[in-house]
Amino acid sequence: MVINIYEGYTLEEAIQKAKEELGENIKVLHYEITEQKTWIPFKKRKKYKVFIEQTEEETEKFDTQLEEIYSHLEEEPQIQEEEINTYSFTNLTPKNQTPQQPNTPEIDYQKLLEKIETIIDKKLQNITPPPLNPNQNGICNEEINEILKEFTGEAIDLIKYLIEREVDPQVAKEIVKVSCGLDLDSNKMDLTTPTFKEAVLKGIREKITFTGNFDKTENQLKVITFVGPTGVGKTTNLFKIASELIINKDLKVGVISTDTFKVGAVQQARAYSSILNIPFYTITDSKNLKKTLLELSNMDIILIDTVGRSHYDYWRLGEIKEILSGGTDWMEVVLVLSCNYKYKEALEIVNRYKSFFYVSSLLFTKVDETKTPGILLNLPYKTKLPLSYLSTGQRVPEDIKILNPENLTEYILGE
Ligand SMILES: Nc1nc2c(ncn2[C@@H]2O[C@H](COP(=O)(O)OP(=O)(O)OP(=O)(O)O)[C@@H](O)[C@H]2O)c(=O)[nH]1
Ligand SMILES: [Mg+2]
Repeated sequence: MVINIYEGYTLEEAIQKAKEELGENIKVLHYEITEQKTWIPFKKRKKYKVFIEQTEEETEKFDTQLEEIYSHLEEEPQIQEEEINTYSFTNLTPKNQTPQQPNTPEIDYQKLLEKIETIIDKKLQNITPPPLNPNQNGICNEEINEILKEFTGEAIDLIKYLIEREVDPQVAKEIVKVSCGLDLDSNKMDLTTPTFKEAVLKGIREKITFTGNFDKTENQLKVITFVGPTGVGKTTNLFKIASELIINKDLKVGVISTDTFKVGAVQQARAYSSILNIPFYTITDSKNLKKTLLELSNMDIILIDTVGRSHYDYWRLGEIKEILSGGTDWMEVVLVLSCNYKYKEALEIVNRYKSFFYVSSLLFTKVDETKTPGILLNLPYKTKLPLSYLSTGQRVPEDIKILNPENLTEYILGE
């Protein structure tokens, strides 16, 4: 409904003004009388204000005219601006001004602007994909939108899905890109694989490396040390792997623990060792480590458990490094991390641990405690470190898997 206001010094004068502008089909909704001061003291003059509604016929005409404009705008986007200008300056008559032609309907500019804005928004949406909510890693929408501009179709859906699983947008882009080709219509990249799964698998095969099963080294004692922050699952997963090496590969395994710090840690490790019936030693310095390794030289693999330390605690990390200096030159160091960590935090941990140890692979734990395991892709991609095992729960020895491109794809996609 369009309501116009006209003023006059009599009611008839105000209504006449309305009729001149809107024609005979008008409806007086309401009128008000106000008093105006005159030059004679205490003498006031009455002024009438009438509120007029355009009748349906006029409003319909106006709406049809608008629809016509909008359909033009939709059909021919390239002439949008000209169309708007033409209608603004010729066909449309601003309120409270003399119309150029009698009976030209009043235009509600507010309504017109709103409709034009909606059309423009729609067009923009086709060009720029809809923004996403910032994810918990604090990645801003602008960054995501910038990345999505390079892609079209299913590639966009896949990137968005990976971001929702907390894969870093840059990593998601690089992984998806591997399976993309140029879409000639849009001149953007789209998936060439029939499924998301195949696309991610292809990307992972190309961008991520894997250690494969831990195994013995011919003619050499293999030594693998587990390091990482507190409580991530170093000890339990060391014994899961020990059990796999003994049961599935029939290897001779020994365990050494440097964790004499945590109450009950030695008893826990000793209990696991006696269940597996393997030698177990505790040591507190590098000399002792050297000696113990000599004693265990008839083994195939030695697994060394260390005490959990904060990556900010340089002093304590230095202590572990000092003890491990009694080990072999070819000793492998597995950095154990929980999938619960936020990406940026985990990256900081890896970088700080790398400044102390030659980290040879990443072992992730607690994947069962998260629905957004993007870190499984982010860290190996960014650090170029290979992935080894994935701990999937608390049960020893069942809940562990050797990571490969296929099962990593399934975890990332949540299958
Ligand atoms: N849900 C779940 N819990 C796990 C997983 N791996 C280990 N845990 C649990 O995490 C807790 C800590 O495990 P530990 O092996 O003692 O961890 P740690 O890194 O040796 O701890 P510190 O030696 O104190 O640094 C235990 O309750 C484990 O059962 C996993 O994959 N999922
Ligand atoms: Mg431990």
